[in-house]
Amino acid sequence: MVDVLLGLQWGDEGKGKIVDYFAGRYDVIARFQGGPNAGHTLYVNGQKVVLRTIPSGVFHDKTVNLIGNGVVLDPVAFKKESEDIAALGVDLTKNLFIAEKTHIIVPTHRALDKASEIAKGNDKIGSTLKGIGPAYMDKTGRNGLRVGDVLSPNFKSLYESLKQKHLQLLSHYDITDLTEDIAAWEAEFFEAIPFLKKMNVVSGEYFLNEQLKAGKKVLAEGAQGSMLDVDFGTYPFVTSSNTISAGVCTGLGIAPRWIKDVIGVTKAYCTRVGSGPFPTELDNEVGEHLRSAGHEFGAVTGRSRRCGWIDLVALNYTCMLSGVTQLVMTKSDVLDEFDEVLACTAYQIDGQQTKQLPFQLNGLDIKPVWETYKGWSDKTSTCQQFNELPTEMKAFVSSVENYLGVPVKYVSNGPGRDQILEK
Ligand code: 2SA
Ligand code: MG
Repeated sequence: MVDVLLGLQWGDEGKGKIVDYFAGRYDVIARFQGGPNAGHTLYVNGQKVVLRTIPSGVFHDKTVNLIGNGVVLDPVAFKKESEDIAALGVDLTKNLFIAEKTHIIVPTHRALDKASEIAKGNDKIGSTLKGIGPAYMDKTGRNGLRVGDVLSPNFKSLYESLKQKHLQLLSHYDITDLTEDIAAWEAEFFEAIPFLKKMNVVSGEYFLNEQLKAGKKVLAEGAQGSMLDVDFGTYPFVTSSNTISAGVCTGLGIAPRWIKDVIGVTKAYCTRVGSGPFPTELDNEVGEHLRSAGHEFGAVTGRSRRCGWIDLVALNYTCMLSGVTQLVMTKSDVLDEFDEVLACTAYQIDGQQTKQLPFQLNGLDIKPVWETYKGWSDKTSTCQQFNELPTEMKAFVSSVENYLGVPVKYVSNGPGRDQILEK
């Protein structure tokens, strides 16, 4: 069977740490979407590690890891990340497999990402500029290159013809020349290709289905968050993949009947990095306080994250979309310092209250309807048991689960591997 772990907000819910925590219970950890735009932070022997393309199970001896076909892989970012991991003593040739149908990000995808963002001006998406959007465009536009192509003897000519298409596209953008950038990225790219070729490239779908038939347990590791889903997120301020549980089947080549639990990860508050609507954003000292207490800066880009209170309307929507069966609440200890904690339980739009997400959030004047909880002003990061948590915090947690109709099974009370409380 397959359990799915996903972020229910706009990313950065702390998925990396939670996957790492659960990894020992699974035989396979598989990434099904996204690419080097992800930043999954975990602590291994007290050392901070940020994973981007590689699944978060690589630090567990008995777990194998799969980069699924739904991912877009940048050979350059992949090589750097692999070398960092190898320095920690992990042998990726033993515990990592890459699906041959995984699309690759080429240097001109990054150039197109940059050109597109510059051309959008104030309306820019706030992309991580890793080439994600253009790579997925080539996938659906039927132009893309896949890891399997890298192994083919005519890869260089396939690459050249794609590059020529991209240069044509780039010539239509009225921006400064990216030729130098492309040349530098290309040099790194061709250095990274032989590295990629040494990896275990497999048919991801046969690999995984064989594991499933043999009774192995698989965890599908989501990247970004449900509100960044290309179909259901705050379009167009989204990423270019399906981040909800439906993406697991197409991103790995498995049938829906294999999916069992869907574990949804949410922060006890909410953050967003990049542009786009964020109804509960606090553009004031409370938001500033959340940012400093929660160290809210992008794991990949270092960008400062926008902060606000938890949005139950949006969470209810994303729980519905993915069929979430249990919740993990992360960074609850960040709220320790606050006298009161708020949660948004409805949106007020043009004088009308709603608990549903409107077609489009941007351009609307959305006023959150707040429920206020008493703070606990107690340090919770040292608690060892859920029952040790302050009554006020427990009341907040049960109010969230009541609203969502999904149990909170775990509360993470700090960044450390052992700072997680089972309810
Ligand atoms: P992209 O790069 O084209 O997929 O960007 C499109 C939007 O998706 C957002 N996005 C993310 N949001 C949160 N976390 C992400 N990963 C990194 C992290 C981001 C970072 O873990 O911190 O370091 O800045 C991630 N990846 C994409 C992005 O902000 C755009 O709004
Ligand atoms: Mg992140």
